[in-house]
Amino acid sequence: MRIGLIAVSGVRIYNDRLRKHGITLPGFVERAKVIASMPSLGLLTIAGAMPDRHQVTYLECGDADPAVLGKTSFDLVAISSFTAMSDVMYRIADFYRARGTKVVLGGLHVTLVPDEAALYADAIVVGEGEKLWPRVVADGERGTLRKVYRNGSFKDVQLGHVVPRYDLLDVKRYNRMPVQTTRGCPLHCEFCAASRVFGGYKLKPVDAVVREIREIKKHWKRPFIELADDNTFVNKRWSKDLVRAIAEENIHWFTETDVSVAEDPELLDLLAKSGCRQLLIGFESPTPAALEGMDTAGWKAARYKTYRAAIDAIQDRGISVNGCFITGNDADTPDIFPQIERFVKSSGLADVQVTVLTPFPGTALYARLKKEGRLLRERAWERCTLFDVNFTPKNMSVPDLEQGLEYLMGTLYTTEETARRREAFLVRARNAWRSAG
Ligand code: B12
Repeated sequence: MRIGLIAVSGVRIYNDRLRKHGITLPGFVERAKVIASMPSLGLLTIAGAMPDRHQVTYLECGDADPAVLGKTSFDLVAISSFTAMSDVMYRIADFYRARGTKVVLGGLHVTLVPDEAALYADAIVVGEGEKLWPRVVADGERGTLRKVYRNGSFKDVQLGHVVPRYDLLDVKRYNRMPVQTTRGCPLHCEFCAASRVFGGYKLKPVDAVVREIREIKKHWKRPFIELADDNTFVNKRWSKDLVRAIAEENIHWFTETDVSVAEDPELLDLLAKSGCRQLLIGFESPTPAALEGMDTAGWKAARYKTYRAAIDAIQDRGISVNGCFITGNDADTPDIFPQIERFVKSSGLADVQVTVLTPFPGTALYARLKKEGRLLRERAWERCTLFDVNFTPKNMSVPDLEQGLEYLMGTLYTTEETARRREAFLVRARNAWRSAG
């Protein structure tokens, strides 16, 4: 069969003013470039799970442009999208189905709202695709596609058996490659639109991670690897094995994790020697009140006091920290914006991401805000960008929140401020790199 794998790509911000403002800010533009340069690991992974005899093409589409989509004919099309671009995914599906091509939808958004997605597809895949996709392809070949494919549980799929098909990519187009080493996260944050949906936390065997990195190196000589994990270093023993193995691969890399990484000096020392360039950490808020009740175990609230020391411990080893903050939490008043600004400027963070609390479909947050009558618009998936407000905040108005976010972007992402943060980090990092030899 001729199979098309289509990722809906591009950064999304619905609010016009914020988008126009954003594209003038160097700190923001840099992240947008990163986003534009990453392929869909979900699709490359399912491609790795199917038999070789099929002719497979990987495409990225920012919109449902018939001139682009019509260039190639397929027997079966698989589309993946996050929530913000789901309407584009549905229009792409409509285009192919109108031409008689079978369309299968899968990925995070489909998993969150399967009934909606099923309206636009010949088949949907709910949850992880490794085991289900080969069945879909076999049924597609026989002409016996079922409407819904679903795993029994999160335990059905073990990581490490499938090598993603990086070879399907156009080498010139990408400069960052995703590798997944863990799936899920044990913290149960109310807003989480990923880990909680899949329901668990699992590790990939270290040798399988190394195999994937080597596969990438066959195509890119000096790849920058972005671990596509939610929270890499939960299991510290496994993490040390992982980091030791990555250190042998002579790459630069980035990952996302929680602040507990800084509680383990041995792990930090290993990270410093492994080519790790940045850790992205969800601090979520510089105020303890906002962290209260954010995750079911009170984990983040309990760590609040360690934030500054954690940033120092990591950055003093020459690894930059990208600190993430969410605005619009129930405890937040308009004071939160200068509080975040002060924290970022005084903590020495090398990088920062400020977003707005987002009720993604299928999340505990969405259900609560709906129950409390605080959703501004139901559905409105195009606003699930992490930058658009779609709920009534508890202790400020919607314009307060929108303007506060704009204020923070305007003050934190300017040329001067971005350069000041980087320079301050580099002073510390150079010392670390020098003493590491
Ligand atoms: C790496 C990453 C990125 C990368 C790569 C994105 C890409 N092109 O794939 C970058 C940095 C570019 C990025 C950007 C954005 N991201 Co992002 N990102 C992630 C992260 C950390 C990992 C995603 C990943 O690669 N996972 C590993 C793969 C293997 O898992 P998977 O995609 O779920 O695929 C499996 C199954 O879902 C299934 N599957 C997937 N697709 C399909 C399709 C078919 C047909 C089938 C059968 C199966 C199937 O099979 C796969 C194997 O089991 C997630 C967190 C998370 N846990 O998902 C956030 C996450 C997905 N991102 C998020 C968001 C909001 C964004 C942005 C929309 C932000 C914005 N304003 O633009 C942009 C969108 C850019 C874009 N158009 O892609 C949200 C999405 C929430 C939601 N419900 O939509 C997440 C969950 C983070 C969060 N804050 O909650 N992101």
